[in-house]
Amino acid sequence: MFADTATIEVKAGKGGDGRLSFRHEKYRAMGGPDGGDGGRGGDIIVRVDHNLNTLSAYRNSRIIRGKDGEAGGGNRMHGANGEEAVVRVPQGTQVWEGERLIIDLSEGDQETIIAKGGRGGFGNAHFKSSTRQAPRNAELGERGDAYQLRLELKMVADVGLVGLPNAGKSTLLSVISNAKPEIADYPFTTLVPNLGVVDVDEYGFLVADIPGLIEGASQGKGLGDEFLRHIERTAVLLHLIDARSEDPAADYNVIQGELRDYQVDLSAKPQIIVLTKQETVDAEQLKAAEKAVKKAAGKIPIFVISAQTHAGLLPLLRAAAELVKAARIRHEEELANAAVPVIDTVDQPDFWRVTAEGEGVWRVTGEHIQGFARRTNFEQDDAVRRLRDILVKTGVARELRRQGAQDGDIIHIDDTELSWLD
Ligand SMILES: Nc1nc2c(ncn2[C@@H]2O[C@H](COP(=O)(O)OP(=O)(O)OP(=O)(O)O)[C@@H](O)[C@H]2O)c(=O)[nH]1
Ligand SMILES: [Mg+2]
Repeated sequence: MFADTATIEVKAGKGGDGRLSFRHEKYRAMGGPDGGDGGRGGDIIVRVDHNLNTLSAYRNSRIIRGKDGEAGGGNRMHGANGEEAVVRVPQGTQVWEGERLIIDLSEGDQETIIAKGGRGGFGNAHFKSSTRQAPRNAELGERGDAYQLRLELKMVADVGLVGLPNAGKSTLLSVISNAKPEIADYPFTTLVPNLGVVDVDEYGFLVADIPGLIEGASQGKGLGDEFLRHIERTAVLLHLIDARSEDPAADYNVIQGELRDYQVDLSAKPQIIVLTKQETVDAEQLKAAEKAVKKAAGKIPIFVISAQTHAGLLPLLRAAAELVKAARIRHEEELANAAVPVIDTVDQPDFWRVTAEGEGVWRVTGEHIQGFARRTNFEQDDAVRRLRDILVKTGVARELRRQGAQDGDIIHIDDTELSWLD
């Protein structure tokens, strides 16, 4: 209903290349290998920012990049990791890649790595062994993940306006926010919820005006359960009652009962009662209405306003802002210790598969094996030799032979190509 969408491109940083170098030592032409590893590319993190309430920052399609990792240095110097980039979004944002929901930042997860930076390549110091004293290969850094993503915000209002039809909900929203809802002197004017941004003393929050509720709303009468769904996640409720009502306490009880009987008990939310249309009744009638509501509502605070004359609006908004602030703090405390989950795209990284792509052409797939191939610098004989060693060690070579691969056949791994056993 309150949907805001934006498309972004995210590109995590590339891993730094490993370094190929040898120690300089006096009186020796060449010392041992000392090329350091490249740093990791910067991840892209999506993070909830409670100061945001729309996706307007991403309206004009944007590219968000993680920094590349630095290359390894001589003397086994590890390259610096690339800085991560953060996509700040309002709470309630969903991140989609095509038809796949990647993450829903509505409640639990407050931040997630959505694109992983590329691994840094190993420097040649890494490949030294008792049999290989002077390895002449160093890995390339891997590309980071890159995706085109759609952000979708089902906006969660901080404050929900509830009440019987004609109580003055839309009128209130229209005078306190930028929203322009339809207003009329008959019940059920509002058919779909409206949303407005309210600013009080430079503090912003979102207010939703939902259609009027009637007895039985919680069970679906007059689409009431649909409307109540919109205030399920709001932190605070303003409960509007027409001061002219013949029985304001009964009005209060009807709505309170429906809030309580909904699938989840909404009556327990922080609430403020608002007697509306103050200027239409005399002081005596107003007092009587207040007294009656107080008796029915107990400790819930009552404010008296007129949306027409603007009487009482500022104190009401300040009180609402305080409740929103308190709710936001509670919420953040609850989430403060949540760990950062990473989206797992592949469950079995060691798994690989060999498939025939055509006459004498093969493809090897698998997360780890593809990673090795991507990090292989094909200009270095030692690097290519190492990739072949890995194919042998992992059993890929045996499988190729079993499937009938011959000398000189072409093997594709990721974007790379090598010929077999030449
Ligand atoms: N005199 C006066 N009339 C008001 C005031 N606030 C709202 N009204 C009138 O009350 C009527 C109903 O107002 P709405 O804001 O449409 O009421 P609502 O609660 O949104 O009604 P539904 O959408 O049908 O549930 C309209 O004729 C408004 O002009 C007020 O402060 N003073
Ligand atoms: Mg309305």
